[in-house]
Amino acid sequence: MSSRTYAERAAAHPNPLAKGRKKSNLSIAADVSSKKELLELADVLGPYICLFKTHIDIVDDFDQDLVDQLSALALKHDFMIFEDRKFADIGNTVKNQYSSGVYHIASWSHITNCHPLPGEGIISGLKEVGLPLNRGLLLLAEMSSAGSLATGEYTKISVEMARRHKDFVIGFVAGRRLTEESENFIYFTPGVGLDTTGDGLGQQYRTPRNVILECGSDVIIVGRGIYGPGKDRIAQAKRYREAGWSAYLEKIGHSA
Ligand code: 5BU
Repeated sequence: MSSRTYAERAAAHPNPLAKGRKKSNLSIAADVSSKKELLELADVLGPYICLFKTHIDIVDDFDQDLVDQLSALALKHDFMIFEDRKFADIGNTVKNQYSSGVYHIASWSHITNCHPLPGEGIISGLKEVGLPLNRGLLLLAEMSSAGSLATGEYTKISVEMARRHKDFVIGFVAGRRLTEESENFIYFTPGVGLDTTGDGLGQQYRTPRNVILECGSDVIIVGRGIYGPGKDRIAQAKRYREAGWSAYLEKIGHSA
């Protein structure tokens, strides 16, 4: 089996965010609750990741300095920032949620995501804010959790919505590739773990090899598998990076 390389697909993509990668298809899901821990994760794991995924609203002591420092670390280590905000309201409301409030997400997060649930207006609203800032949007076409309702026709319509907004929608959060490679959407897959199959709260884990090679995704998103209790986070980040990258090399037909 052979696919086009990330570089070839990035060169063809209209959104500038799809360009510029290092040899990693690993995103950390940095679900920690203090500014100090978040910045430490970004600095310590920065060399091994292509993307730093945040849930900024779980940080107890959020302030502007946090995002200033995180942005500096993104430059230092050459990763992008993805606020996993999962917007889900009407266009006018998400526009305000994206640009304003406490977090001003659009001002620092290169990528964010939304549920297609409310219909296409959600993309139009976010686009009004994000496009002038060169931001990119991911649609949540599927979820990793057990019993997710984002399946079948819902997933199919999400893809059609993305196709109508290719200037802003750079890809999907999904468990597998849903479009031809020639369409140049990027796929991000959470629910990745090498040591367990679930977390007791609905999360379901698959391996990097399954996600990248067998299901055709592009980026693995890993949280607790890297920094969970008792884990050596650098050793685990290296392990997941290696597992993700070797699956990618195998996919494009190169030996590791
Ligand atoms: P974990 O610790 O590797 O289970 O963390 C997974 C992260 O990905 C966590 O931040 C979730 O909010 C996020 N996630 C997910 O697990 N499943 C999904 O379908 C989506 C996001 Br969308």
